[in-house]
Amino acid sequence: KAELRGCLLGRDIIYYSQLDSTNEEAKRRINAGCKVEEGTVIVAGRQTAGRGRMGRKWESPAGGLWFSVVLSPELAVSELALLSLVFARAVAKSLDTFLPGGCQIKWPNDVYVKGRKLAGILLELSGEMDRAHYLVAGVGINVNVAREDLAGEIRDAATSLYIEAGRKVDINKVLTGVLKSMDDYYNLFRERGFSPIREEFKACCMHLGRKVRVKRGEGYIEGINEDIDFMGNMVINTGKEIIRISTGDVSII
Ligand code: BT5
Repeated sequence: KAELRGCLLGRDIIYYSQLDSTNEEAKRRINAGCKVEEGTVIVAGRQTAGRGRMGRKWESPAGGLWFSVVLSPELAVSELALLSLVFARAVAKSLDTFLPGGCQIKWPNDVYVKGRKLAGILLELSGEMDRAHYLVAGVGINVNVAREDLAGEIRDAATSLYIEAGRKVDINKVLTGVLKSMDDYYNLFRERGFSPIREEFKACCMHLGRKVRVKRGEGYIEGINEDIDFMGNMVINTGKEIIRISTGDVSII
């Protein structure tokens, strides 16, 4: 905890051995009208209904780090979208310290190691828009998760710090390290905007300069991912046109 002295994130850390979803618990507290201090963190030992983006399931066995941070940023909606990239960079930077070869980011906010997913981030808004609204930033990291603890469908597509580093890692160290990094980048973003973070994001973005396919509705777009722009959009050159996308699932082809 000493490491988090002076940080907004992690002022209060509430631990549960099991929850449906830490994002859900954060939203329940907010919607019940409880005064939730900005920076409060909700952690669960395991989740029974962990979720990803677009209603997808997030596997959350014991041994992983599953938490949500409650924030109330005074930012425009366009800037809120950028926070997802800001936190991806923050999480990746911190996880780099546990990995011999470092990690990469898959736009907008997944952390990968050698082509396998190590961590994911889910940002959700909560509260009524005309009243103070909250942002719940959910982070899921496979820390001490063995390959056999990962569900069949993701066993080959996912990895963990334990698998990559070849030894168990102190989960509290991971939590404090990631929170400290998220706090640093949150402050940097509010003080200096996205530009300095964008450069770092691009430097560890796994598909920049590569040929990608992005699902869009029923179809998909294919082209070279030429840039991540100042708004956090992914810029794709299809050969015929330049397309900027603000959301979607990317695969390298
Ligand atoms: C994400 O979604 O990557 C966001 C994950 C956020 C999880 C945290 S845990 C704490 C907080 N509370 C919650 O309920 N959620 C947040 P998305 O980009 O949609 O990726 C989902 C996909 O990742 C799934 O469809 C699977 O293919 C894959 N997946 C599921 N569980 C995984 C795991 N543990 N490790 C790696 N990949 C996984």
